[in-house]
Amino acid sequence: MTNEYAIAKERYAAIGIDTDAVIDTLKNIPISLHCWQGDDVKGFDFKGALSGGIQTTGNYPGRARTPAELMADIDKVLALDGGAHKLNLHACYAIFEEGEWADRDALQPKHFAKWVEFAKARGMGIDFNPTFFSHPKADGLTLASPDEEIRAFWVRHGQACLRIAEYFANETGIPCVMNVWIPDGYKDIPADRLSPRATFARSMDEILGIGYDREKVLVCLESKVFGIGLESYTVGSAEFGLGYVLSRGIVPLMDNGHYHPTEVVSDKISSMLLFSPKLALHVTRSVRWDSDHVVRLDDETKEIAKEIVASGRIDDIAIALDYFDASINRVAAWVMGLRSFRKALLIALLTPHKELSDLQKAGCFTELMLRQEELKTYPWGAVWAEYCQACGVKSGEAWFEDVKQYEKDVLSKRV
Ligand code: RNT
Ligand code: ZN
Repeated sequence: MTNEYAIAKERYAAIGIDTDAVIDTLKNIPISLHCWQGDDVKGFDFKGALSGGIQTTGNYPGRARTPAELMADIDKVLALDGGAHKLNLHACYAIFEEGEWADRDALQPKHFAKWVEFAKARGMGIDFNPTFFSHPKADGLTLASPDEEIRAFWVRHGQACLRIAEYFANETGIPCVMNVWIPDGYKDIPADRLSPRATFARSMDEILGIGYDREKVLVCLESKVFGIGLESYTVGSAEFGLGYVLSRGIVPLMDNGHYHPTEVVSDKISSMLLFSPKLALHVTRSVRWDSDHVVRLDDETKEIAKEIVASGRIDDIAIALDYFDASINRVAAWVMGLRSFRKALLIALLTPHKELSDLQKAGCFTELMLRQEELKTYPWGAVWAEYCQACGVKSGEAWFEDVKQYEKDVLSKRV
């Protein structure tokens, strides 16, 4: 135990926080690692550009171009972030044998066997996302399409993904969170806002209608406010999402980049938990718009973590990251986002929520503010260092040396 940690332990003990217990808890909170940070959301099944109104910007060298490269990068990330992880895959990351290929509606578990092998060897569960973008049939609407052939194609894709999600759960023994997000929307003012939403609901019903084991697969629906080129109307809006998930008993997924700029997900978590047994999150950072910047330890990130922990329902909340930055070293971007969110969770776990909420109940707002302000300078950094040591990863800036070496040995050779 370092001297700094011993001092911190005592400081926190004085406010009723057991830092050793906090370290143990933090280790076991799984964060779902989004595979798409490593290759700018390109995937392996199509060569075309990223579509769906989302965008990566930047051309930092070293993008993973093959499954082997992506897996190697993920391993590097896992070595630099302590604690539990899940692997979050998109359907477009299917791995085909030489000469083999399957369209999205024909994807099968075997196309993900290599990922299962990868995850199992690392003791990770797998989360999954059907990919309703970056495809010739995703030029306009997908599950909300008025074109029956297109709509049916995407329904088959969703159904295929449900089977793959079950396969992941069976193989790993860990439930799979399967998140549906569709980019469907219109650039300009629609004449009819109702029909696409009714169609989307019908398509979702057809996907869920094939039946699945709800213990093994948690189907989520991610809502959104707008996308690039889809500024005026998004079919899967917040109200649509909430109404659909609550009426069908599936799980709401909130991405904190998917709301109007003054709305905050930290304020929505408690309401959602009151009415939904489970909740899923995409933790991201939106700068003025849904820009998916790397997660940092900013106020809203900390507030989201605080709400997760203070709710006492952490086991009901599936935490995933969702950002894609191609302008800086991608492995470092991955690690920074992960470690930032873990730090936010640590700070939240080191907070005496009961005491603070008692002050609120008693109307002691002066003292509440003072306590909240003082907590900001408590020595959580020493607990973080101890946590990293307990997990066998480097604390402080030192981990970046490994990334620099990896860039030199591996990433820089990808030309
Ligand atoms: C898009 C959504 C969605 C995607 C990923 C790649 O705005 O946030 O979650 O980022 O599925
Ligand atoms: Zn998202």
